[in-house]
Amino acid sequence: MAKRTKSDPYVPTPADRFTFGLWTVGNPGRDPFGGPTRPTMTPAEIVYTLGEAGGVYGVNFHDNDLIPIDATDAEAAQIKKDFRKALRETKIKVPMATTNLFSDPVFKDGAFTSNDAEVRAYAIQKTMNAMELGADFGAKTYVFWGGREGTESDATKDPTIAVKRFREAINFLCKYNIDRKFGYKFAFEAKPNEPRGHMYFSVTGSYLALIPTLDHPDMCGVNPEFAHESMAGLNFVHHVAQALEAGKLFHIDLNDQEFGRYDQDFRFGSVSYKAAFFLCKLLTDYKYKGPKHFDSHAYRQSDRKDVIEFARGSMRSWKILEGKVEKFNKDRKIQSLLKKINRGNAKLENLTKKFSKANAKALLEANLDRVKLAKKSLPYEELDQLVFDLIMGVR
Ligand code: GLT
Ligand code: MN
Ligand code: MN
Repeated sequence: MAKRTKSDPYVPTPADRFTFGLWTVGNPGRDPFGGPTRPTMTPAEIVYTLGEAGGVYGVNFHDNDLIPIDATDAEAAQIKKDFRKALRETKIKVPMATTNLFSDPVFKDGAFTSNDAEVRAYAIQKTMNAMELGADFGAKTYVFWGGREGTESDATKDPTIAVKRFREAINFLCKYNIDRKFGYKFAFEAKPNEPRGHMYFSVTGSYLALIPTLDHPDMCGVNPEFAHESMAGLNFVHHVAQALEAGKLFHIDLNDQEFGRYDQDFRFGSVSYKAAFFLCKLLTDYKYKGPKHFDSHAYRQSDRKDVIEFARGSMRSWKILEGKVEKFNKDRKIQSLLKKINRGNAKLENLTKKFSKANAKALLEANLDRVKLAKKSLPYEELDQLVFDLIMGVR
């Protein structure tokens, strides 16, 4: 990678609010077919690694990324002490925390939606403790990713009851959040499959539909992940847009993914340049100010040095795309085409804005010639090619 100089406009700063997870940069290259390819780092070592990458705002964790599930009290205290020191020295914050409700065998059939009431209670109890741990480090966003909430066969669980169980758990935890004055915002993260054959709340829209049915809808929003809608072959940008429009985009997981493949969690911007550009455009145009979390893993071939390049590259790609967005918004040709395409009509728009008997009557009487309308030109090929030229740097 090119030398990082001050004049380089793509060097990130904490104001960009880029975050990583202990589980992402700390990933030792394990996959379902093989063991680690690089040494495991302690939480403190991961923080120093991020410090070395430079410009990182925060590091997020699951309870057990920080404190192993079987750690003794003395071990936990030491880990926390080292971690806190590393955070202080690198000025890296902990903006988000979450619970590991998927790795331990106890969650083999789900956590909040498990068929076993004792497992469900344990999942809520584990989350309460993890919320305490996150709050201890100043986290303000609490993510819920239902890693094991789902089925392989619908013979095993009633999906309607699963929704009710999930809602009950969240309602309980919202009240706990208020009671303990943690001040968390909850952000739900959808995924279509992996590790379960079929996961409940498979797309961001599933959570957008659940939220209004909760006891504390204002406390709850979503954490969409680029790879997750993409795995299902869907347009991620559209899901994020719907969350934004609803005022529910509390957090976002950035990475990349080929359609129709396994859960790849590639570096942001490494696969789908165009979708990455339009995502960046959406968040920039609508002034999203929340954290931008890179939920991705360096290639299995990478060593520690290359993991740092992976972290830098993730941030750099976003910054480069931000520059392209600025260009797009200032490009005269593109803007004039957009103007041509977006044809307003104040009189008609007033009529259809709100129903009234008078408006309905006027609309029914309006002279709208479908044949003439269909003939209006839409130079979308021209516009789309300008986008390609712009992204590729020849414009
Ligand atoms: C896991 C998953 C991610 C979630 C994390 C939060 S854990 O890595 O693949 O998408 O965001 O629980
Ligand atoms: Mn993922
Ligand atoms: Mn994620």
